[in-house]
Amino acid sequence: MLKPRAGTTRDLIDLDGLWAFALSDDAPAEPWMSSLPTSVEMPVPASYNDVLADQRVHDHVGWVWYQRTVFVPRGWDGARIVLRVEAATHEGVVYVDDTEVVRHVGGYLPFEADITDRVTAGEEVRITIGVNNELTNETIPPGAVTTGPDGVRRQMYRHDFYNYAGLARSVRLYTTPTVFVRDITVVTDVDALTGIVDVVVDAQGGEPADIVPRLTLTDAAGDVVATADETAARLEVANARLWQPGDGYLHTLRVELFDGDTVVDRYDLPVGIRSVRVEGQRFLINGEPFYFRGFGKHEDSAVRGKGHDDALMVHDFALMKWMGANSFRTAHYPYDEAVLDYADRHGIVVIDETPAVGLNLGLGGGVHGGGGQLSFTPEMFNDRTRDAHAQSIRELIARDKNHPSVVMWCLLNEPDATEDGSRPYFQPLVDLARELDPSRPLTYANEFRASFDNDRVVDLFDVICLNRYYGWYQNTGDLVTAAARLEEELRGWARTYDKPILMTEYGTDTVAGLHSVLVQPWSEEYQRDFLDAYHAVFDKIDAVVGEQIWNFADFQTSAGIIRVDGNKKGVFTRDRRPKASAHALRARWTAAEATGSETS
Ligand code: GCB
Repeated sequence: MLKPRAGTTRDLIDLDGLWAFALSDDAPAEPWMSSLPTSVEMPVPASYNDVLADQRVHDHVGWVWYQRTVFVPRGWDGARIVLRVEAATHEGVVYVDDTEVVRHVGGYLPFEADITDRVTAGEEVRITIGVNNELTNETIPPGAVTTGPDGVRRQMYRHDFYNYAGLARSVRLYTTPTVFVRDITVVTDVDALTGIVDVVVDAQGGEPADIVPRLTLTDAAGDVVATADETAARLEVANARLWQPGDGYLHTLRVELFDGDTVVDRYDLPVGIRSVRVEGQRFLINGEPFYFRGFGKHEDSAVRGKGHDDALMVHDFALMKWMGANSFRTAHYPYDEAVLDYADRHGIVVIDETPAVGLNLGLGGGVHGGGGQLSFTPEMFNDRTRDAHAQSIRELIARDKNHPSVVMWCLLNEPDATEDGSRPYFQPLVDLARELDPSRPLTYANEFRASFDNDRVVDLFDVICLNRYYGWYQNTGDLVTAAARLEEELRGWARTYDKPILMTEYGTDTVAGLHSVLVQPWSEEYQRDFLDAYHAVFDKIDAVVGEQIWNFADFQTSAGIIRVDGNKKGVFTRDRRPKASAHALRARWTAAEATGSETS
């Protein structure tokens, strides 16, 4: 699925700004049929929950409505006109004037509708978008809605981040010609000094015989390095400058469709030439062992919730660079595509995760709810849940397959991998992901109850990703025992599987400003010492290929007695101020960066 881009044959308008907004309770039964009777205005992109000082909006469960009008530019006559919603969390429905044009379930990936027949160039059109935040057993992520004695509906969910909702990413109107490049799939590889770029173009709208394609690959200086006149071609680049961690070198693939001498459509796709492979206990990028240094993150900030913001994005990348981080995981859902574009350009390595978080009733404690029940049953996470999950994998790979920064797909976060039912649930999803993208390794983030001796699914994957909290949820305050348990477990994994091990979560809640000379959980010193203890263990175990701390920054969660205004495991506060551990980590990671020591 191509990202909309303006160019010589295409136009693009972002419909960002203030939209009329109403909760379903305050809106007419068919809000799309006329102007929304409301004075409330809501910014797009932003989650709606924290923008107004209104508890009803903050806690609302169900549909909300956004509406605005837009003039379709006069020059768009004859073009194919598409309306695209980058994300509607978790279900979206779009009306153009009185007509429904598209409906989509899944909160973190784009969907679009060809609205050419619904609009007239030069005239105004009313766009109404309904967004529903309800989660059920059969959505990804899952949840359940309950109705209290007060008649108020409440959303329960098993993930440890606030269920922000609304239009947190851009809404766009764009054109293509009627004969157009619908999709491009690029897979790159490296053979000695030669860069290999396999391209498949999906062209639509004309008879294949009438569409003559031209592929032109240029380097960053604009010099042509390879061409082809096929919709499926292998381009080879001698002495190619590669996309590398820390050096986001990009080529450009120009795809043109010709009718005679006329270019009817043209699309420029950034391409990073690189290879990714797993060999034994090594994760290789361009044939070199890569050691991940970085974070699990969230899209989260005050007021805008999960709303995408370029200033915040650039700042987060700047802080990661300041620390010497080279990678992050898009925990626990796909991020705005602008984040991947930025990572591509700046050589930051990304593990791209589906929204499949919370498929685990076995986890006890207040964070995740439940405890001790089976997860993969017809009553809980069943075939329909898996269908929704498969859909999220399809859409994730469709959107992100061409990003060189994405080196691995993470199909789930902390599912119950100890149950018999987990394997029949996982297997078809792994098969699907491999079929859709044979070029990238697969992983899932494992929780502590499924260890090397009882995890039923890890052999299906290429990389073992572990989330561990010895010294926090277990052995609280005892870093000596925590380190010993961690080491024993990591050695067990390394002994049992010939696969790389990546720590995708470890960390402690830390109140910025709380200091202690004692071993004091929640203090800044404890977070620093905890991380030091973990790193000393990683440095002893060869199979460990990376460390991604939980979390980059403090983030909002649902209210709960073990969360004080959210999860405080950030190395930065929610407003991105460093805790003591940020400085300690910076010392470790910038030293590793300076020596180029990518392996432990
Ligand atoms: C986890 C989850 C993450 C939580 C974290 C925590 O294992 O993957 O979503 O936020 O633990 O802080 O408890």
